[in-house]
Amino acid sequence: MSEFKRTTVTAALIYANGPIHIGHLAGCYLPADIYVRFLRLQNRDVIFVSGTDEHGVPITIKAQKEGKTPQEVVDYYYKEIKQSFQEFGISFDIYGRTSDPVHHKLSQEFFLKLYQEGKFIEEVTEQFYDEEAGQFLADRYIVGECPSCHQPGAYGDQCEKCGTTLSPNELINPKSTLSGSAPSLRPTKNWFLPLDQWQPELEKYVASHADWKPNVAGQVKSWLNDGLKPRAMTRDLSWGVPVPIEGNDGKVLYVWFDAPIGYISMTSQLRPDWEKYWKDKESRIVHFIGKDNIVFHCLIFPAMCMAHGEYQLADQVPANEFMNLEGDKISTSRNWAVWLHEYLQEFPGKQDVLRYALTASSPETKDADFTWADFQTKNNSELVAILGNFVNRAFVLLDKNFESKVPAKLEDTILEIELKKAVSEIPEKLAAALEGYKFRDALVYAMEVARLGNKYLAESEPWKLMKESPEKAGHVLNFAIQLVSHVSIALEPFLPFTTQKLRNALGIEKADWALLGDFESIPVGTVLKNPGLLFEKLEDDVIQKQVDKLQQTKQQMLLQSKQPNPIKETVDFESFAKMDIRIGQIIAAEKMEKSKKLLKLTVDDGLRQRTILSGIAEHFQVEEVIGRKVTFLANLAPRKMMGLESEGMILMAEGQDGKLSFIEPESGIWNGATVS
Ligand code: B3M
Ligand code: ZN
Repeated sequence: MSEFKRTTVTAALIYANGPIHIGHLAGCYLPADIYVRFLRLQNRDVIFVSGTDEHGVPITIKAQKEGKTPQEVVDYYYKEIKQSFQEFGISFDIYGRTSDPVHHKLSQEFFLKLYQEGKFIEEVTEQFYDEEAGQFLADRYIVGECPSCHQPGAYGDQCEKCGTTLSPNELINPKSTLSGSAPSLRPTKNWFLPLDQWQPELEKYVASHADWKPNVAGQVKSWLNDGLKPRAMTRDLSWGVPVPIEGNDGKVLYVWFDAPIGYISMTSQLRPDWEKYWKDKESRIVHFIGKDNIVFHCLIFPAMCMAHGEYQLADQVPANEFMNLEGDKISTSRNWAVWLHEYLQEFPGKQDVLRYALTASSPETKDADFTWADFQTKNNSELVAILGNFVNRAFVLLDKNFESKVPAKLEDTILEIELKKAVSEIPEKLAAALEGYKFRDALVYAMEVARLGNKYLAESEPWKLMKESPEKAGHVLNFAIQLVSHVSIALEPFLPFTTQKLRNALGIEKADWALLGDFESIPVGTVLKNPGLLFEKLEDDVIQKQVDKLQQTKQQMLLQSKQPNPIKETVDFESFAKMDIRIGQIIAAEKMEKSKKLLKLTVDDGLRQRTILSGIAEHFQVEEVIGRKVTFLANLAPRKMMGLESEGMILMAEGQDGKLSFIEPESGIWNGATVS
């Protein structure tokens, strides 16, 4: 890493078509932010670039759904997403947008250079077209069965189940998502990047990065093994960056062509000397992304840059796997998520708790699971019991016994000599973990400082020492305060809000990596300001509320997923007229001994009392049904069940939740009335 002069860190340009949730944060923004903060602590030259991806079918589909224009959709979500990131301390140097004219210009220039240098294949191909909607069906406008894993509903550009990247014509039984109809084929001209021609160079590039994470390297190799194919870099769509060629018939750049260029165009808006962050060999480019974006960042964008010739290729692509929620895949459409803006309403000021919990179970090597129970444990047993407790004890004792001033030191005891040694090992371990993108491990090392501090106070008991030797107690507190300053450095990348409070309390302007392990950094006599409690215990009822909320979502999802049954085969009028449907009244009911399902009902049909056995015992108590008016089929052939004869059938409606309901007439209808 030392051979590089500067680092360009990017985090995926999220589609501006919805709010963000914990999966996004854990997937790439939090690790990227931790990494950047760590580099800044070391005063390294780093820029942190991200923004919203405002083109592509995901945007136009959202706009159509909401009856808005694509521009309205992206304007709204750009602001909302940017704010959420800000609130959670994701410290981008610039948060841009791909609808920006600067971006349009740069991506058009990029395209034009490739076009003029003959790097594209111009080809007329048959593309799917929706006759009803009158438009071509690119990417997510088309769904069908995945040819690889056979999951229905795979998109024209990617199967979300198995991650395979697809072309629309590979889908089995393709359907338009606009009209639901089967599409026709129409010829249209597009420009393809011949990825197959770049394969040998891409293989070399990948081979020279043996340090990529196994999940990243694995996906990339499987792509290369399958053999790359030319991929269209233009689309027949109305929303996007216009193809900068005369007579382009309203075509736009493929969203995955312009989006990664967004990293560059955003950097160009950040600083005048932006070019060196992308073109200089001594710049190291690191893309933080989620696993579904691997192929685009490791093969397609590098091929684009190779074809262009001026831009450096990424050195690292530390993609994470997915964060699940309470055992289920996070899903925007099913509302199975913890939304950042909602979290903040319900846990105001507790951004660091979420940052901590998500980092501690970061999906680095495999999918991970966020649970509220785990969130509570992380807060109560780690943040409150270890970090909060240590800091609070140190400050309270200082206030009470030393007028908030850092007391003088004595000679170090064996305990302190050992402790210093343990602390001195932390920076190296912490740095190695962060440089290796092992954020879970890194968090453990950083927390180790607080753990050691907590243990130190418990063992040296300054509150007891006060009576026998205030000097000794003062020495211990001086030591503890130096440890608090180390905590404020080691945990800065992870808990920026909490460590800011600590810096305010200690009178430190800026965290500095070099002072991690320096036991003189807070001078004797400095007056400190108690930061108050850093964390508070989360009670069971608060956590239960969140679990209940998710439970409700699950219930709603179930309801929504239930579709009415398809209509049965047509019957002629004569067949229908044979049915004798009537109104009756239940005048007696009893449970059947041998059956869980059946109730024995006595129904007054206006002419006589008849026995009907009805499968409603799991839905109604005997007392509930007596006296009720019912609709029943009066001329159903009698059937023997459980040794009794049933003369007719009660008609019931089944609700979405599976509950049964009687079909009752309005009041005043007499027993025996016919229904027709
Ligand atoms: N917008 C996909 C996504 O939001 C895509 C990332 C672009 S990164 C250049 O997951
Ligand atoms: Zn699939």
